[in-house]
Amino acid sequence: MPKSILIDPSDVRRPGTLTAPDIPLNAYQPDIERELAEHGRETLVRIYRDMVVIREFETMLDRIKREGVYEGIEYNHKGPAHLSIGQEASVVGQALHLKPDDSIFGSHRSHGEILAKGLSAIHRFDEAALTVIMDAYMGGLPLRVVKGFPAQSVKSMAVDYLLYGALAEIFGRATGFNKGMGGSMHAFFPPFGIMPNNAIVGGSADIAVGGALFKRVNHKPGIVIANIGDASMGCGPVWEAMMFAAMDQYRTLWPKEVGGAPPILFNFMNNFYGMGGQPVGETMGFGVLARVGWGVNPNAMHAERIDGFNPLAVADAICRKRKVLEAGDGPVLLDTVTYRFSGHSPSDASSYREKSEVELWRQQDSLVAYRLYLLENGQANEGELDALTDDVRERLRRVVAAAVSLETSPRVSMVTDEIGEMMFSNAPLASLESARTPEVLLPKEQSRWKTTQEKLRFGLDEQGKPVSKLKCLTYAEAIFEAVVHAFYTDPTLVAYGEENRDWGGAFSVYRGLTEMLPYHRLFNSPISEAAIVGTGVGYALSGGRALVELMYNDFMGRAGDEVFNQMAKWQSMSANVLSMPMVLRVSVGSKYGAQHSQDWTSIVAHIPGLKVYFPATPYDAKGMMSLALQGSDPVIFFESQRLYSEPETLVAGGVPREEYTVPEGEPALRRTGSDLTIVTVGATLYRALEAADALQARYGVACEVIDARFLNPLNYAPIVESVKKTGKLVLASDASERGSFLHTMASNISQLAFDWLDGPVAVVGARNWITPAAELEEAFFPQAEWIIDTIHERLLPLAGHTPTTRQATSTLLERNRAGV
Ligand SMILES: Cc1ncc(C[n+]2csc(CCOP(=O)(O)OP(=O)(O)O)c2C)c(N)n1
Ligand SMILES: [Mg+2]
Repeated sequence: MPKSILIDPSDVRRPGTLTAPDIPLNAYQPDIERELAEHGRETLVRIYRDMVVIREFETMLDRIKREGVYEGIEYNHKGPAHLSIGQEASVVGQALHLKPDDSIFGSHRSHGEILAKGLSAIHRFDEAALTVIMDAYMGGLPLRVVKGFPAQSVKSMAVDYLLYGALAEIFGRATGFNKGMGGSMHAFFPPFGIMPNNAIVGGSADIAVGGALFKRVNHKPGIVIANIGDASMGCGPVWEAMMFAAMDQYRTLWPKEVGGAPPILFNFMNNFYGMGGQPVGETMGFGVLARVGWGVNPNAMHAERIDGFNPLAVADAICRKRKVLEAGDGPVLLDTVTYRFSGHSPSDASSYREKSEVELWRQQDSLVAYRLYLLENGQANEGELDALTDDVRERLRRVVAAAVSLETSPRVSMVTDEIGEMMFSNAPLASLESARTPEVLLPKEQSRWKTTQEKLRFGLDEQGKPVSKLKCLTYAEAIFEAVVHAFYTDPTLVAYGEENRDWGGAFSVYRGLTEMLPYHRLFNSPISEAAIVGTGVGYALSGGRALVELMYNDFMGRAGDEVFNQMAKWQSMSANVLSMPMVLRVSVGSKYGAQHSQDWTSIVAHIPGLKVYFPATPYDAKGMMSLALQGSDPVIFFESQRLYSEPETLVAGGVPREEYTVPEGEPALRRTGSDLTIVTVGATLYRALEAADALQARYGVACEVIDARFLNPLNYAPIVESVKKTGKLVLASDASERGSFLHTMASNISQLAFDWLDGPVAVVGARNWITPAAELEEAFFPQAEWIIDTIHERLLPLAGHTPTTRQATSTLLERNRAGV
């Protein structure tokens, strides 16, 4: 069913002029009477207290980094500390109106955001709720430390808890908010709505959009803020995130009751510097950052520049923008002017700026100015404000003493595999929200699913002859069945990517889903690979299940950071507080040349924290997709374009109609034999089987053929068992040979089965070339004959065999020397 957005030539060809809305700059007008009426005196004073907390916390860290001591407590902190001294008003003002349901995602410079949002949450929660949170979090680990402090009220203890949990995390302790797995740049605490802070500049932009998407799609309350730096405006993924957040379809195509665009606010903490580079005047050309809103959508993202040196100006902006976001009219862009007095990091000599400039800003220090504002307007007296500062210092003394002590605040064990155990959560669950009914447009029985169910489940007849492919369930349809099942089981599941909806995905795997699912569960994304993966990450770590797709494996380069640093790492960097139920589909192509035919399994298998699946038969395609879509871990799901239209021909009984999963990490035996073992990854399986047939027929060599199916995790035991029997092993896949995952397998099996091997493990990969034109591909991808020739040259001379390809070790030496 095509969508109905008419592109009328007489409309788009009409002459005219584009106009843009005004973007207000620092429009806030202070008015103590109004502010008092709005906030009350207590809150006005609390704002000051929260700014002091941040100033003191960051000053403490600065001392520890520079002098190795704070108030007589010595400590050598090896890790980073990107301080936000000077920026306090911008974060306290922002947090003032945020509720615990609102989430913030931040950057390497987010200590202040953590503390401000945490203090705001502590203020809003009642004592009972705070007790439940602190008791439950990490089994009460950080709380036990804080309970050792002098007795105090629950609210007061929660403040110590926040300071301690953050500091212990910064110091890499098991009692920190993320067991020390996050550290200074990645510390966070989800129960207070403090979501991951990101050491990759701009990294939070698309992840936060995913968090907002989760709220919108699943009807959850709250808004989401991406706190990112001004210099991150130069990052591609930040622009992609804005494009994704500003899509028209939220208003034109999505069901009205979903509520419009994801409630995302891009807040650029504009301190006018990267590390030393200056976006204004040097590294960028926007002049005023808020101007960027003009380029994104007709309402200019409701952009404003706000004065981040006045906490009340920031609070006012958040309050107004929340209404825009809740009405589904986002995204919003704020250019929050601020300044860091501290260096980029304590080692920074500030060689890139004049002391006089820092002095100018110091003269307007928001902490001093706001204090004066309270005093001059009679809202507080000196003694009261000094007492607040004394209280914060007292807290910090006990918090620092506890956090530096290895006895009170130990590190995770380096002896047991404690970190290893946090790499995956391994907690399968069919539905992430079982109380809710999945939103669908059709009963499964009235959809294309019924047609696929009625297809033949095996591609060979009783005599072993192929039946018409049109009558058989294909590899693509097997994936479709698994995806349909998950959509009708898990209400949180969403799928998106380029051309995913009407087109059915580039290779039509989703054909029929358009009729089955509302727009908010299946949609076309912009051509923004980074944002496709990054939003998936944010969606998954917020509590939903994301199935995102990148068409060709080759396009993964565009989403490098999101795959390698975000999808792979947040589970373990959170110490499993968050899970990552996310599947990224990529297909390995052929026929389309050098930029559309690569198998990059080795690249993702190399990155710790990712599971990597590569089914080669329809049975596995369905069973492994079902496994992935029930998991709690990030899976890179490889598919092969050579296989999409193929029926099952290897697994007896064919593809079951009902749901099932394949045991994770277990290779599949495809053919038994006693002379030699061939292990394959991906579609090369069929060429290996061809080689096995030929070896049997021509030379009487019986090959055992094993399809690895999984790259990570992978159980090597069945492969070792096979090698014990045959003594010879060849590995084959369509990935270019140099650096291929096959070499990792070869090395592992050589060590695991050395005593049983009577020859080297031979690797047959694609050539270390660009993939040439379709007509030349046979010279690039491994062919059955390559496998036979390799066996002949390196493992088992075949009587009377004349090689037709060059597979001898001398060729290996020669090619490596030439780098090809
Ligand atoms: C993708 C990436 N590139 C470079 C860096 C190194 N780096 C860390 S912070 C920083 C400057 C960031 O400036 P901005 O985004 O304005 O944040 P600020 O430090 O001013 O808070 C740079 C270049 C990084 N962490 N990530
Ligand atoms: Mg900056």
